Amino acid sequence: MKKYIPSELEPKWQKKWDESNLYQTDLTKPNKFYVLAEFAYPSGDLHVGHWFTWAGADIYARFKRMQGYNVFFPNGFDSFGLPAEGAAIKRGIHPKDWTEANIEKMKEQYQTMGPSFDFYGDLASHKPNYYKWNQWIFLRMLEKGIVYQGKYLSNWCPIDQTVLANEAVEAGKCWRCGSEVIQKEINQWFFKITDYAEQLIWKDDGNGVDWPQAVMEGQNNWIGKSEGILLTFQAEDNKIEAEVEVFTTAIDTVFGVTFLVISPENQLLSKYVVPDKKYEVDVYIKASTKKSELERKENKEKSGVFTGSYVINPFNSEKVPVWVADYVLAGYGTGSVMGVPGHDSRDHEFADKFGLEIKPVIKPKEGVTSAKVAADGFWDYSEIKGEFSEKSVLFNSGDYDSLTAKEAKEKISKYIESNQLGSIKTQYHLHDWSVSRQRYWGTPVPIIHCDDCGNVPVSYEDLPVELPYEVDYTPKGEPPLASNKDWLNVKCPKCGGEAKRDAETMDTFVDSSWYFFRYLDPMLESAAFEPEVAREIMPVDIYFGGAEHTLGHTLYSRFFTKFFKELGMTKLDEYAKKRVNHGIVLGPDGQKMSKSRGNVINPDDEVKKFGGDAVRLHVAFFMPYDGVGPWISERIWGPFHFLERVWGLQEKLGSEAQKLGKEDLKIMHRTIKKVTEDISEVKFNTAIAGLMEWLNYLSKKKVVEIEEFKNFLLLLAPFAPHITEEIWQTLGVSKVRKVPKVPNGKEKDSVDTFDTSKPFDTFFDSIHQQSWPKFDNQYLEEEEVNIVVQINGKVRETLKIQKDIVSDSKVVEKMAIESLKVQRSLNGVSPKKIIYIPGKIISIVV
Ligand code: ANZ
Ligand code: ZN
Repeated sequence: MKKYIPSELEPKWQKKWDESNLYQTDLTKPNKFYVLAEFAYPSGDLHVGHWFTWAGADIYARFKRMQGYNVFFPNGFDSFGLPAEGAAIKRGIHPKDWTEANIEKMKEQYQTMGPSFDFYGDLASHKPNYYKWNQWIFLRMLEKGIVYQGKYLSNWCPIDQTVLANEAVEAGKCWRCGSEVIQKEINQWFFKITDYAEQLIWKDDGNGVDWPQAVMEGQNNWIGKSEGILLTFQAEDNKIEAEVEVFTTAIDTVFGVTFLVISPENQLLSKYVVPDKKYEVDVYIKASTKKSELERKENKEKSGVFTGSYVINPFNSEKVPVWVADYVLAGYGTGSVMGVPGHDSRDHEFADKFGLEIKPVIKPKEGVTSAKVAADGFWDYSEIKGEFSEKSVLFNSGDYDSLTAKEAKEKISKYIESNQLGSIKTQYHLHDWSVSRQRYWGTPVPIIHCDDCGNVPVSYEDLPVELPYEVDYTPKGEPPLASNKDWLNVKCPKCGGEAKRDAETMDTFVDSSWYFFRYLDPMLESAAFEPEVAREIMPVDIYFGGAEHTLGHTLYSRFFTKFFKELGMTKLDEYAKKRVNHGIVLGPDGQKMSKSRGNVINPDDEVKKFGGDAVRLHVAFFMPYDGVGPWISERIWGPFHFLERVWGLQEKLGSEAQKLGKEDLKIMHRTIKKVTEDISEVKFNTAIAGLMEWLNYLSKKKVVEIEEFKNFLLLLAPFAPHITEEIWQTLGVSKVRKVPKVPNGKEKDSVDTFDTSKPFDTFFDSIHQQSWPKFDNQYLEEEEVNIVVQINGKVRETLKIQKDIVSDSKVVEKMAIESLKVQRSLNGVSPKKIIYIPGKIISIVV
C-alpha cells in the first residue's frame, strides 16, 4: 500500500472542493445554520493563533453540514486599520497594496488547511462597496440624532496620533502600540451608544440567547447601570447664582456630608472660586488635564483646592465647604459629588489629606459583629449597601436616626422627591462612542464642512465618498486625508460655495459592527443587506471569537443590531444565538503568541512538514478549545501518527462484509455518541480522544469491517477533511450524484471550470456531503447494574448485578445479605425488613 503523504493528496482535494463549489451555500434553502468566525485582520502572516480561532468554527460548520443543516460559513477580511498605515510608513508600501497582498497571501494560507468557507463575494471592509454602507449607516444615525459632533476631552495616543475609545485603552495604554495615553480636547464625531444603554443590559434570562456569563457580566459592568439621586445644594452666598447638583447612590449618608467636590472641568466651578483662590485653582486645573482618567480614578494620593465658598446641606442646614478635586470625573453623573468621608473611601482619603471632618452616620446594628468598621467609625458603603443594608442603623441623622440604611434610603428619597430637592436618576457609566480617527486607512466620514452652512451631510446618491489613493499618510498633526487637496476641496452641496470634506476616518470597529449582515450578500448594491434575507438567515447560530472583544466589538455589534431594528431592517434584539470564546495560544515560550513578541509560529512550515490535516487535528486536540496553552510543534507528530494509523487501516479491510460483533458495535456506538455530543459542546479535544480509543481498538482487530471504518471516517471528517476524503473515494462507497453545478446560481471565479451550458453535471460524492452517523442506544447499555445497599438509611455497599437477574428480587436480596460488608455491618443481627426497588436500591431495616 502507498504511504500516507499529505502533500500528495491535500492540494488535490482542495482544488476539487473549490471547483465543485462544495461549500457555497444556497441561502434560499431551508434549515439554515449560520456559523461565524470573528472577522480577521489581514496582518500579513497568519500564525497558529489565527488557525486556532477559525479551525473550531470550521470543524463545527462541517459537523452541522453533515447533520443535514444548510450551513452558511462565510469569511472575509477586516481590512481597514492602523497596521496597514504602520507598514506603509515603515516600508514605503501603500496601505492598499499592502493590505491586498496580505489578503491574497492569507487566502493561500487558509487554503492549505482546507477550510469550508463560503468565500462568495470576497467581503473586505476596505472595498468601496463595503464602506459605502458604513457611510450610509453614519448618515442614517445622523438623521436619527445618534451621530453628533462635540469637543471632548479624549484619550489621545501620541504615537498613533489618534483618538482612542475607552475600550481601546488598556491599563492606561494604547491597545495597539502600548504607549501611554494622554488627555486632549478634540472635536470629534460620536455615536450615541448611551441612548441604548438600557437595551444593551443583559437581563437574568440572558436575553434569550446563550452567551458566556463572563461576557454578559463584563458588558453589564462596563455599561455600569447605577440607580441614585440627583440632589441640589444651594450656595451659602446668595451672590453665587448657581446651585450644585450632585449624583449619589448613597443618599442615606446625606447627614455625613462634610464637603462637596466639583470636578476641574465643570463649568460651574468658576462661579464658586473666590478671587483669592483663582490662581491656585487655575494651576490645579491645568495640572489635572495632564492626568489620564485611570490615574485620576485610582490614585490614592488625593489632591484638590478649596474654592473659598460654601453650600448648604438641605437636610441639616450645615455649611459645607466646596472643593475642586480631580478624583471627581467630569463625564459621569453631574461631575460633582457630596463628600462623605465616613462611608466613601475616596472621600475618606481626601478628608485625611486635607484635615476635613470625618462624620460617620451609619453603624452596624447591635450584635452584628462581622462588619468591618474602622477605629474612626468609617464603614465602607459597599458593605452597607450589600449584605448589611438591613443590619445597619443610622445615627447623627435627625429624624432618620435608628432606621436601617435600607429604610432610610427609601424614606429620604421620597422626601427629596416630594419636596423637590432633587430627583431619582438612573445613571450609566457607558460613554458615547467616539468614532473619529485622524488616520488614513479607514472609512471617510461623509460630511462636508462649509463656512456658511456648517456640517453638510453628503447626499445618499453621492456615496461612497471614496478614499483617495494619493495622500501623505505620515502623521503631521492634521489628518492624512487633508493632504490631498483635490479630494479635500469640494463645492458645498447646499450653497455651492467653497467647502472642505471632513478629513477624518471612522474607527475600524464600525466596520466589524455589522459585517455579519453584509455576508448575506457582499455584492448587493441596493442596500446594506436585504431585510428579507436577514429574516431567514439571521441570527448567527454560533459565533466563535476572542474574549478580548467583550467590551469592544461584541458590544458595538449589539448596538448596531438594535439600531437596524429601529430602522425596521431586522426584528432581532440579539444578533448571535450563541457566542463561544476561544482560548489563547501561547508561543513555545509560554507567552501570548504575537508578532511583537517575536514568538510567532508560522503555520506554513508546519503544514509543509505534517500536512494540513495533522495541523488541524493538533489545533483541535492540544488543549480544550477555551483553554490557554503553548504551541509545541514537535507534538504534531502525535496527530500525524494517528492519521498514519488511520491510513493503515485500509489494509485491514475484509474482502467481504461480515457482521459486526457485540464489542465492535458497542465501541462504535459509544464513540459516535461521544463525538456527536462533544462537538456539539465545542469539546473537540475529548471528541478526538474518543476517536483515538476507537482507533486503538480497530488497530488490534485482524479484519476491520467496512461499516465501522466508514463511520470512523465520517466522525473524523470535520477534523481531517483531506485524508478522510481520499480514503472515502478509494473505498468506492460514494455514488455519483446529480447536483446543480453552481448551487445558488451565484457566479464565482472558478465557474469556468464547469460546463455552464448544462445546468446539471455529474458531481463527485464527497464525504463532506454524507450524513452524520447516528448512534443506537441499545448498544450503549451497560451489562451490569449498580445497586446500592442501605442499612437503616446508611449506604453500606454497592453491588454489581448482571442485568438479566436484576428483576429477580429473591436472588438480589440474597446477594445483598451475603455480601461481606453487609454481614460485617449487621454483625449477627437479623434484618426486620428488606425493601428492594429493582435496579436501584435495597433498604435493610434492623
Ligand atoms: C456620596 C456617597 C457616599 C457615595 C458613600 C458613595 C458612597 P456608581 O455606583 O459608580 O454610580 N460619584 C458620583 N459622580 C461622580 C463623579 N463624576 N466622579 C467620581 N465619583 C462620582 O457611584 C456613584 C457614587 O460615586 C456616588 O455616590 C458618588 O459618591 C460618586 F458612602 O455620593 B456617592
Ligand atoms: Zn454651504
